Amino acid sequence: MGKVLSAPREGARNVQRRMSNLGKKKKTDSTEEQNNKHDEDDILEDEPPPPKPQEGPTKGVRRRGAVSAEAVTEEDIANYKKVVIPKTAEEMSALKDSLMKNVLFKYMDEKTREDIFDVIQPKDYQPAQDVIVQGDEGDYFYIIHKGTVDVYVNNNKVGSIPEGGSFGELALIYGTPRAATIRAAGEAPATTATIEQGTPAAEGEGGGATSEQPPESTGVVKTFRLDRESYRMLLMGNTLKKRKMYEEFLKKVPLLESLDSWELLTLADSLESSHYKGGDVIMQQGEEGDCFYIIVQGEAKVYQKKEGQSEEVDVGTLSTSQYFGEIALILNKPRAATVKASSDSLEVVKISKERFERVLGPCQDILKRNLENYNSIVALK
Ligand code: 1OR
Repeated sequence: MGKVLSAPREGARNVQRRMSNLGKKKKTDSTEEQNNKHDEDDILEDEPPPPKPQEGPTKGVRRRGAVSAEAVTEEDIANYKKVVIPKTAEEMSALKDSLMKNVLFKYMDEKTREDIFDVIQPKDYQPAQDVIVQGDEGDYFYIIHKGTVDVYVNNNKVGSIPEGGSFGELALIYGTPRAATIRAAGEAPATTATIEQGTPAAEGEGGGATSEQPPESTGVVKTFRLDRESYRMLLMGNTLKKRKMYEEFLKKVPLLESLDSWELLTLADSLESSHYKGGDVIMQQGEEGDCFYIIVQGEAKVYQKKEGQSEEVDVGTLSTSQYFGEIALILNKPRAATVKASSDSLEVVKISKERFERVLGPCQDILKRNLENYNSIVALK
Protein backbone atom coordinates (compact mmCIF):
# COMPACT_ATOMS: atom_id res chain seq x y z
CA MET A 1 0.00 0.00 0.00
CA GLY A 2 0.95 3.51 0.71
CA LYS A 3 4.10 5.18 1.73
CA VAL A 4 7.05 3.23 2.72
CA LEU A 5 10.40 3.88 4.10
CA SER A 6 13.44 2.83 2.33
CA ALA A 7 15.23 1.52 5.38
CA PRO A 8 14.28 -2.01 6.26
CA ARG A 9 14.18 -3.11 9.88
CA GLU A 10 15.66 -6.29 8.56
CA GLY A 11 18.41 -4.09 7.21
CA ALA A 12 18.83 -2.29 10.50
CA ARG A 13 19.01 -5.59 12.34
CA ASN A 14 21.52 -6.92 9.98
CA VAL A 15 23.84 -4.01 10.09
CA GLN A 16 26.41 -5.98 11.99
CA ARG A 17 26.22 -8.96 9.68
CA ARG A 18 26.42 -6.77 6.65
CA MET A 19 29.22 -4.76 8.11
CA SER A 20 31.28 -7.87 8.61
CA ASN A 21 30.53 -8.86 5.05
CA LEU A 22 31.56 -5.56 3.98
CA GLY A 23 34.25 -4.38 1.82
CA LYS A 24 37.51 -2.88 2.58
CA LYS A 25 36.45 -0.29 0.12
CA LYS A 26 39.29 1.94 -0.85
CA LYS A 27 38.75 5.46 0.28
CA THR A 28 37.80 7.60 -2.63
CA ASP A 29 38.71 11.15 -1.98
CA SER A 30 37.24 12.86 -4.94
CA THR A 31 33.75 13.28 -6.17
CA GLU A 32 32.86 12.61 -9.76
CA GLU A 33 31.86 16.20 -10.03
CA GLN A 34 35.42 17.29 -9.50
CA ASN A 35 37.26 14.52 -11.14
CA ASN A 36 36.88 14.20 -14.83
CA LYS A 37 40.40 14.23 -16.10
CA HIS A 38 41.78 11.27 -17.94
CA ASP A 39 44.38 9.63 -15.80
CA GLU A 40 45.43 6.70 -17.87
CA ASP A 41 48.56 5.72 -15.95
CA ASP A 42 46.66 5.42 -12.76
CA ILE A 43 43.75 3.65 -14.39
CA LEU A 44 45.59 1.09 -16.38
CA GLU A 45 47.78 -0.17 -13.57
CA ASP A 46 44.91 -1.80 -11.79
CA GLU A 47 41.92 -1.62 -14.01
CA PRO A 48 38.92 -3.86 -13.45
CA PRO A 49 39.21 -7.01 -15.53
CA PRO A 50 36.63 -7.76 -18.18
CA PRO A 51 33.93 -10.31 -17.41
CA LYS A 52 34.89 -13.75 -18.62
CA PRO A 53 34.09 -13.74 -22.33
CA GLN A 54 32.50 -16.37 -24.51
CA GLU A 55 31.02 -18.64 -21.93
CA GLY A 56 27.53 -19.28 -20.72
CA PRO A 57 26.02 -17.06 -18.09
CA THR A 58 28.53 -17.48 -15.31
CA LYS A 59 27.41 -15.27 -12.51
CA GLY A 60 30.16 -13.39 -10.88
CA VAL A 61 32.94 -15.15 -12.73
CA ARG A 62 35.98 -12.98 -13.01
CA ARG A 63 39.08 -13.23 -14.95
CA ARG A 64 41.23 -11.26 -12.65
CA GLY A 65 44.51 -10.36 -14.16
CA ALA A 66 43.94 -12.48 -17.24
CA VAL A 67 43.37 -9.60 -19.60
CA SER A 68 44.60 -6.06 -19.19
CA ALA A 69 43.25 -2.92 -20.68
CA GLU A 70 45.30 -1.95 -23.68
CA ALA A 71 46.96 1.27 -22.65
CA VAL A 72 46.54 4.36 -24.75
CA THR A 73 50.08 5.15 -25.84
CA GLU A 74 51.61 8.45 -26.82
CA GLU A 75 51.74 7.11 -30.34
CA ASP A 76 47.99 6.44 -30.24
CA ILE A 77 47.43 10.00 -29.14
CA ALA A 78 49.71 11.38 -31.86
CA ASN A 79 48.04 9.25 -34.51
CA TYR A 80 44.50 9.99 -33.45
CA LYS A 81 42.63 11.89 -36.12
CA LYS A 82 39.21 13.13 -35.28
CA VAL A 83 36.91 12.18 -38.15
CA VAL A 84 33.93 14.50 -37.89
CA ILE A 85 30.66 12.86 -38.86
CA PRO A 86 28.32 15.51 -40.35
CA LYS A 87 24.89 15.46 -38.74
CA THR A 88 21.58 17.09 -39.53
CA ALA A 89 20.16 19.55 -37.02
CA GLU A 90 17.59 16.92 -36.10
CA GLU A 91 20.24 14.30 -35.48
CA MET A 92 22.30 16.72 -33.44
CA SER A 93 19.35 17.60 -31.28
CA ALA A 94 18.49 13.91 -30.72
CA LEU A 95 22.12 13.28 -29.94
CA LYS A 96 22.37 16.04 -27.34
CA ASP A 97 19.05 15.03 -25.87
CA SER A 98 20.14 11.45 -25.50
CA LEU A 99 23.72 11.93 -24.41
CA MET A 100 23.19 14.73 -21.94
CA LYS A 101 20.91 12.42 -19.97
CA ASN A 102 23.56 9.73 -19.99
CA VAL A 103 25.71 9.71 -16.89
CA LEU A 104 28.76 8.80 -19.00
CA PHE A 105 28.66 12.36 -20.32
CA LYS A 106 27.28 14.25 -17.36
CA TYR A 107 30.52 15.25 -15.68
CA MET A 108 32.67 15.30 -18.76
CA ASP A 109 34.56 18.45 -19.64
CA GLU A 110 33.05 20.53 -22.39
CA LYS A 111 35.87 19.94 -24.88
CA THR A 112 35.71 16.16 -24.63
CA ARG A 113 31.95 16.23 -24.93
CA GLU A 114 32.11 18.41 -28.03
CA ASP A 115 34.73 16.07 -29.54
CA ILE A 116 32.42 13.13 -28.92
CA PHE A 117 29.47 14.94 -30.47
CA ASP A 118 31.64 15.54 -33.54
CA VAL A 119 32.73 11.95 -34.06
CA ILE A 120 29.75 9.97 -32.85
CA GLN A 121 27.62 8.46 -35.56
CA PRO A 122 23.88 7.71 -35.55
CA LYS A 123 23.18 4.20 -36.76
CA ASP A 124 19.89 2.32 -36.86
CA TYR A 125 19.20 -1.41 -36.81
CA GLN A 126 16.17 -3.34 -37.92
CA PRO A 127 14.51 -5.74 -35.47
CA ALA A 128 16.54 -8.96 -35.14
CA GLN A 129 19.53 -7.44 -36.89
CA ASP A 130 22.93 -8.10 -35.33
CA VAL A 131 24.69 -5.04 -34.02
CA ILE A 132 27.68 -6.99 -32.69
CA VAL A 133 28.62 -10.60 -33.35
CA GLN A 134 30.31 -12.64 -30.62
CA GLY A 135 33.91 -13.43 -31.52
CA ASP A 136 34.35 -10.48 -33.90
CA GLU A 137 37.00 -7.84 -33.43
CA GLY A 138 35.84 -4.68 -31.67
CA ASP A 139 35.16 -1.66 -33.84
CA TYR A 140 32.51 0.50 -32.16
CA PHE A 141 31.04 1.40 -28.80
CA TYR A 142 27.25 1.87 -28.80
CA ILE A 143 24.72 3.89 -26.86
CA ILE A 144 21.04 3.05 -27.35
CA HIS A 145 18.98 6.09 -28.20
CA LYS A 146 15.70 4.26 -28.92
CA GLY A 147 14.66 0.65 -28.50
CA THR A 148 16.11 -2.43 -26.85
CA VAL A 149 18.78 -4.92 -27.80
CA ASP A 150 19.08 -8.54 -26.70
CA VAL A 151 22.33 -10.09 -25.50
CA TYR A 152 23.28 -13.61 -26.62
CA VAL A 153 26.22 -15.66 -25.41
CA ASN A 154 26.85 -18.84 -27.37
CA ASN A 155 23.42 -18.42 -28.98
CA ASN A 156 21.62 -18.29 -25.64
CA LYS A 157 19.81 -15.14 -24.73
CA VAL A 158 21.27 -13.94 -21.43
CA GLY A 159 19.76 -10.48 -21.11
CA SER A 160 18.57 -7.27 -22.71
CA ILE A 161 19.81 -3.72 -22.71
CA PRO A 162 17.12 -1.03 -22.88
CA GLU A 163 17.10 2.57 -24.04
CA GLY A 164 19.85 4.66 -22.48
CA GLY A 165 22.08 1.62 -22.05
CA SER A 166 25.44 1.16 -23.72
CA PHE A 167 27.52 -1.79 -24.80
CA GLY A 168 30.50 -2.90 -26.85
CA GLU A 169 33.18 -1.41 -24.61
CA LEU A 170 34.93 -4.64 -23.56
CA ALA A 171 36.57 -5.49 -26.87
CA LEU A 172 37.70 -1.88 -27.25
CA ILE A 173 39.18 -1.66 -23.78
CA TYR A 174 40.83 -5.07 -23.57
CA GLY A 175 41.45 -5.97 -27.20
CA THR A 176 39.44 -9.17 -26.67
CA PRO A 177 36.99 -10.65 -29.18
CA ARG A 178 33.39 -9.53 -28.75
CA ALA A 179 32.10 -11.31 -25.64
CA ALA A 180 28.49 -11.48 -26.77
CA THR A 181 26.22 -11.05 -29.74
CA ILE A 182 24.04 -7.98 -29.51
CA ARG A 183 20.87 -8.12 -31.58
CA ALA A 184 18.12 -5.55 -32.06
CA ALA A 185 15.06 -6.86 -30.22
CA GLY A 186 11.95 -7.97 -32.10
CA GLU A 187 11.02 -10.03 -35.12
CA ALA A 188 12.93 -9.68 -38.34
CA PRO A 189 11.03 -7.68 -40.99
CA ALA A 190 10.59 -9.09 -44.48
CA THR A 191 13.81 -7.46 -45.65
CA THR A 192 16.60 -6.65 -43.27
CA ALA A 193 18.95 -3.86 -44.06
CA THR A 194 20.99 -1.33 -42.24
CA ILE A 195 20.21 2.32 -42.32
CA GLU A 196 23.33 4.37 -42.65
CA GLN A 197 23.07 7.88 -41.40
CA GLY A 198 25.60 10.59 -41.80
CA THR A 199 28.83 9.91 -43.58
CA PRO A 200 30.54 6.75 -42.41
CA ALA A 201 33.99 7.03 -40.92
CA ALA A 202 36.61 6.88 -43.63
CA GLU A 203 38.05 3.66 -42.35
CA GLY A 204 36.92 0.88 -40.09
CA GLU A 205 33.40 0.64 -41.45
CA GLY A 206 33.30 -3.10 -41.05
CA GLY A 207 30.55 -5.65 -41.02
CA GLY A 208 29.32 -5.50 -44.59
CA ALA A 209 26.48 -3.14 -43.77
CA THR A 210 24.42 -2.04 -46.73
CA SER A 211 23.28 1.50 -47.35
CA GLU A 212 19.77 0.58 -48.43
CA GLN A 213 17.12 2.63 -46.72
CA PRO A 214 14.47 0.32 -45.33
CA PRO A 215 11.17 1.87 -44.36
CA GLU A 216 11.14 3.40 -40.91
CA SER A 217 9.41 1.06 -38.50
CA THR A 218 8.58 1.35 -34.87
CA GLY A 219 10.85 -1.56 -34.09
CA VAL A 220 13.99 0.13 -35.37
CA VAL A 221 16.72 0.37 -32.77
CA LYS A 222 18.47 3.71 -32.91
CA THR A 223 22.00 3.91 -31.63
CA PHE A 224 24.83 6.38 -31.49
CA ARG A 225 28.16 4.72 -31.98
CA LEU A 226 31.72 5.77 -31.42
CA ASP A 227 34.64 4.30 -33.35
CA ARG A 228 37.28 2.36 -31.45
CA GLU A 229 39.99 5.04 -31.46
CA SER A 230 37.63 7.80 -30.39
CA TYR A 231 36.21 5.62 -27.63
CA ARG A 232 39.68 4.86 -26.32
CA MET A 233 40.81 8.44 -26.61
CA LEU A 234 37.71 10.21 -25.30
CA LEU A 235 35.62 7.90 -23.13
CA MET A 236 37.60 4.92 -21.90
CA GLY A 237 39.59 6.76 -19.24
CA ASN A 238 36.56 7.95 -17.30
CA THR A 239 34.87 4.58 -17.59
CA LEU A 240 37.84 2.61 -16.29
CA LYS A 241 38.40 5.03 -13.47
CA LYS A 242 34.84 4.71 -12.28
CA ARG A 243 34.77 0.94 -12.65
CA LYS A 244 37.97 0.67 -10.68
CA MET A 245 36.62 2.95 -8.00
CA TYR A 246 33.40 1.04 -7.38
CA GLU A 247 33.83 -2.52 -8.55
CA GLU A 248 35.14 -4.00 -5.29
CA PHE A 249 32.58 -2.11 -3.26
CA LEU A 250 29.64 -3.19 -5.42
CA LYS A 251 30.66 -6.84 -5.29
CA LYS A 252 30.09 -6.73 -1.54
CA VAL A 253 26.67 -5.10 -1.51
CA PRO A 254 24.26 -7.91 -0.60
CA LEU A 255 21.46 -6.46 -2.70
CA LEU A 256 23.58 -6.76 -5.83
CA GLU A 257 24.58 -10.39 -5.41
CA SER A 258 22.36 -11.51 -8.27
CA LEU A 259 24.01 -9.19 -10.77
CA ASP A 260 26.32 -10.59 -13.36
CA SER A 261 29.84 -9.18 -13.46
CA TRP A 262 29.10 -7.13 -16.57
CA GLU A 263 25.92 -5.78 -15.01
CA LEU A 264 27.95 -4.67 -11.98
CA LEU A 265 30.35 -2.81 -14.24
CA THR A 266 27.55 -0.99 -16.01
CA LEU A 267 26.05 -0.19 -12.63
CA ALA A 268 29.38 1.39 -11.68
CA ASP A 269 29.14 3.48 -14.87
CA SER A 270 25.79 4.86 -13.69
CA LEU A 271 26.78 5.90 -10.20
CA GLU A 272 27.16 9.43 -9.01
CA SER A 273 29.03 10.12 -5.80
CA SER A 274 27.84 12.51 -3.07
CA HIS A 275 29.32 13.48 0.25
CA TYR A 276 27.43 14.75 3.30
CA LYS A 277 28.41 16.16 6.67
CA GLY A 278 26.83 14.95 9.90
CA GLY A 279 23.28 16.29 10.18
CA ASP A 280 22.84 16.97 6.46
CA VAL A 281 19.44 15.98 5.15
CA ILE A 282 19.68 13.60 2.20
CA MET A 283 15.98 13.22 1.67
CA GLN A 284 12.93 14.70 3.31
CA GLN A 285 9.71 12.86 4.06
CA GLY A 286 6.93 13.95 1.70
CA GLU A 287 9.23 15.09 -1.09
CA GLU A 288 9.25 13.57 -4.51
CA GLY A 289 11.88 10.86 -4.91
CA ASP A 290 14.37 11.12 -7.74
CA CYS A 291 17.30 8.92 -6.68
CA PHE A 292 18.27 5.61 -5.14
CA TYR A 293 21.24 5.54 -2.74
CA ILE A 294 23.84 3.06 -1.53
CA ILE A 295 26.06 3.99 1.41
CA VAL A 296 29.74 3.73 0.58
CA GLN A 297 31.04 4.91 3.92
CA GLY A 298 29.47 6.32 7.07
CA GLU A 299 26.05 6.17 8.67
CA ALA A 300 22.65 7.65 8.08
CA LYS A 301 19.63 7.79 10.35
CA VAL A 302 16.08 7.35 9.20
CA TYR A 303 13.26 9.37 10.76
CA GLN A 304 9.56 9.17 10.18
CA LYS A 305 6.67 11.29 11.26
CA LYS A 306 3.74 8.94 11.47
CA GLU A 307 0.20 10.01 10.77
CA GLY A 308 -1.36 11.86 13.67
CA GLN A 309 1.99 12.44 15.37
CA SER A 310 3.76 15.74 15.59
CA GLU A 311 7.27 14.49 16.23
CA GLU A 312 9.38 12.46 13.89
CA VAL A 313 10.68 9.20 15.29
CA ASP A 314 14.08 7.62 14.75
CA VAL A 315 13.25 4.36 13.00
CA GLY A 316 16.64 2.98 12.06
CA THR A 317 20.28 3.44 11.18
CA LEU A 318 21.85 2.51 7.89
CA SER A 319 25.52 1.96 7.23
CA THR A 320 28.02 0.91 4.61
CA SER A 321 26.62 -1.13 1.74
CA GLN A 322 23.01 -0.63 2.77
CA TYR A 323 20.63 1.20 0.51
CA PHE A 324 17.71 3.56 0.75
CA GLY A 325 15.41 5.60 -1.41
CA GLU A 326 14.11 2.80 -3.59
CA ILE A 327 10.53 2.75 -2.40
CA ALA A 328 9.48 6.13 -3.66
CA LEU A 329 10.87 5.02 -7.03
CA ILE A 330 9.24 1.59 -7.04
CA LEU A 331 5.85 2.76 -5.76
CA ASN A 332 5.94 6.20 -7.31
CA LYS A 333 5.10 7.79 -3.98
CA PRO A 334 6.57 10.70 -2.06
CA ARG A 335 9.45 9.92 0.30
CA ALA A 336 8.06 8.08 3.34
CA ALA A 337 10.83 9.14 5.67
CA THR A 338 13.61 11.61 6.19
CA VAL A 339 17.19 10.39 5.96
CA LYS A 340 20.04 12.36 7.53
CA ALA A 341 23.76 11.79 7.68
CA SER A 342 24.57 10.68 11.23
CA SER A 343 28.33 10.16 11.03
CA ASP A 344 30.80 13.03 10.66
CA SER A 345 31.02 12.31 6.99
CA LEU A 346 28.87 10.16 4.78
CA GLU A 347 29.67 9.03 1.29
CA VAL A 348 26.91 7.66 -0.88
CA VAL A 349 26.54 6.70 -4.48
CA LYS A 350 23.25 7.47 -6.11
CA ILE A 351 21.42 6.34 -9.19
CA SER A 352 18.83 8.54 -10.81
CA LYS A 353 15.23 7.44 -11.16
CA GLU A 354 15.67 7.14 -14.93
CA ARG A 355 18.56 4.73 -14.60
CA PHE A 356 17.32 2.87 -11.53
CA GLU A 357 15.21 0.33 -13.37
CA ARG A 358 17.65 -0.17 -16.19
CA VAL A 359 20.72 -0.91 -14.11
CA LEU A 360 18.98 -2.56 -11.19
CA GLY A 361 16.32 -4.41 -13.19
CA PRO A 362 17.59 -7.83 -12.07
CA CYS A 363 17.40 -6.75 -8.40
CA GLN A 364 13.79 -5.57 -8.51
CA ASP A 365 12.47 -8.79 -6.98
CA ILE A 366 14.78 -8.51 -4.00
CA LEU A 367 13.99 -4.85 -3.62
CA LYS A 368 10.27 -5.60 -3.62
CA ARG A 369 10.66 -8.51 -1.23
CA ASN A 370 12.63 -6.37 1.21
CA LEU A 371 10.07 -3.67 0.88
CA GLU A 372 7.51 -5.94 2.53
CA ASN A 373 9.74 -6.19 5.59
CA TYR A 374 9.47 -2.48 6.17
CA ASN A 375 6.03 -2.86 7.65
CA SER A 376 7.63 -3.53 10.98
CA ILE A 377 9.40 -0.22 11.29
CA VAL A 378 7.53 2.18 9.13
CA ALA A 379 3.89 2.97 8.89
CA LEU A 380 2.92 1.82 5.43
CA LYS A 381 -0.05 3.89 4.59
P1 1OR B 1 32.10 -6.43 -26.26
O1 1OR B 1 32.97 -5.42 -26.85
O2 1OR B 1 32.69 -7.71 -25.82
C1 1OR B 1 29.74 -7.37 -26.75
O3 1OR B 1 30.90 -6.73 -27.26
C2 1OR B 1 29.23 -6.54 -25.63
O4 1OR B 1 28.09 -7.02 -24.96
C3 1OR B 1 30.24 -6.47 -24.51
O5 1OR B 1 31.35 -5.76 -24.98
C4 1OR B 1 29.43 -5.82 -23.42
O6 1OR B 1 29.40 -4.44 -23.62
C5 1OR B 1 28.03 -6.36 -23.71
N1 1OR B 1 29.04 -10.45 -20.68
C6 1OR B 1 29.87 -9.73 -21.44
N2 1OR B 1 29.48 -8.68 -22.19
C7 1OR B 1 28.19 -8.34 -22.14
C8 1OR B 1 27.29 -9.04 -21.36
C9 1OR B 1 27.74 -10.15 -20.61
N3 1OR B 1 26.10 -8.46 -21.53
C10 1OR B 1 26.25 -7.44 -22.37
N4 1OR B 1 27.51 -7.35 -22.76
N5 1OR B 1 26.91 -10.93 -19.83
C11 1OR B 1 25.47 -10.79 -19.78
C12 1OR B 1 25.00 -10.05 -18.62
C13 1OR B 1 23.52 -9.86 -18.66
C14 1OR B 1 27.48 -12.05 -19.07
C15 1OR B 1 27.33 -13.30 -19.87
C16 1OR B 1 28.18 -14.40 -19.33
